[in-house]
Amino acid sequence: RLAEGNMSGRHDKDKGVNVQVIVRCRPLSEDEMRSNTPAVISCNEGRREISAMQNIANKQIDKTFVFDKVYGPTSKQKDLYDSAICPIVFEVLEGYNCTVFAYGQTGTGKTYTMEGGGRKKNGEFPSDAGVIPRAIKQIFDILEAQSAEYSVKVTFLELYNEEISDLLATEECTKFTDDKSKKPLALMEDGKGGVFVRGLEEELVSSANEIYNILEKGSAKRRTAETLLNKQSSRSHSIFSITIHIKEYTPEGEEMIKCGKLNLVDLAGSENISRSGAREGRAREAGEINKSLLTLGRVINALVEHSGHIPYRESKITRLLRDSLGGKTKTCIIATISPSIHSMEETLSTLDYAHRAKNIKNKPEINQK
Ligand code: ADP
Ligand code: ZZD
Repeated sequence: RLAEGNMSGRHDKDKGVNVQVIVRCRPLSEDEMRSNTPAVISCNEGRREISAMQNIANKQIDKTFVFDKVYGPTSKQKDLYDSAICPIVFEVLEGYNCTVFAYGQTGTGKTYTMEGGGRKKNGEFPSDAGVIPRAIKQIFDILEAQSAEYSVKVTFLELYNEEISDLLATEECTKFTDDKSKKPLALMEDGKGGVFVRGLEEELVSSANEIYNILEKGSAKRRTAETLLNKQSSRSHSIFSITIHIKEYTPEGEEMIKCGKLNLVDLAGSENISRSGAREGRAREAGEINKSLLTLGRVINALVEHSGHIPYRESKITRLLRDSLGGKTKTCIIATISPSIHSMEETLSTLDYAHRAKNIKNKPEINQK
């Protein structure tokens, strides 16, 4: 029988490993091209540098940042996946928990990077498929090539206004509530320092082919909820998680269960931190929407500054992803930016945030029994 949950770990590296931070700059859009919008970001992928070109009082002042990886405007989904995410999926299959966050201003490519676009073409993923469908495909390709017994489970949730909704739950589960598109789920302490979402649907997936229908269900549900509840998608966070159990045998013939979990997180637009707080009338709602993003920033600051108190408990996103920030999970942040001169201020703030996050250290441990 495959065991549930995390198992007691053992240390790999006592010093800790830094959160990996990568930056991706999208190309200018067709509209931006038509209106001759100047691009003010230059990317040097080889040197892992991003420069923002600023012209202050006729003086050319560039700000340059170095990251773990840099993807310029011509980078393709496959390039980013093969070089940045593929190694992470291997670690998940070795028994690590890993998290990939997409952070950035609305319209810079968070969802494009994490999910991608396009419909399924004759059984194949489109070339602009993002991290989520590619990770699922890679996981099944590897598992199916091995002879070990395994199980793969996925969850897909959305966090809006500090309320969790299940993007996979079927009508069965929601038909007794007034609101068919959304049922708030409770975050519960597991008594071991972790949290879980009570009532969250876990789908057992037996092949990569099944996944497409699941993703379709999830995105349809998200669209319905957006329309019905007048949600602004830029204000929601979504977390797609894949949990893998693999049964293996030690050379002595002893049974061993390896368990790895991959969290793929599409955060709310980072501009929501600075601006929506001022919105009148719905101030409370704005405050609630900001809470997770604001707290995420505070948790990162506290970790980087080694403050005694890390305010994990002050928002849902930081409670859910606590282990990814200073815990035992391996974490990668993809910061997305626009090349446009009109986004300069927001871009500098994203680059600054991302650069600070490089200093967070985690202590990854393999889950193994
Ligand atoms: P966000 O999720 O950050 O709000 P989106 O993923 O919706 O942003 O991207 C905004 C638009 O830019 C979409 O039309 C998307 O297809 C396009 N886009 C984003 N990143 C890229 C990229 N790297 N290459 C090509 N198009 C992109
Ligand atoms: N970004 C699209 C979904 C959207 O916002 O609706 S793209 C990928 C990950 C998670 C959910 C959906 C998808 C997506 C998709 C599109 C249409 C129907 C189902 C799923 C997708 C894109 C490429 C390959 C596989 C899935």
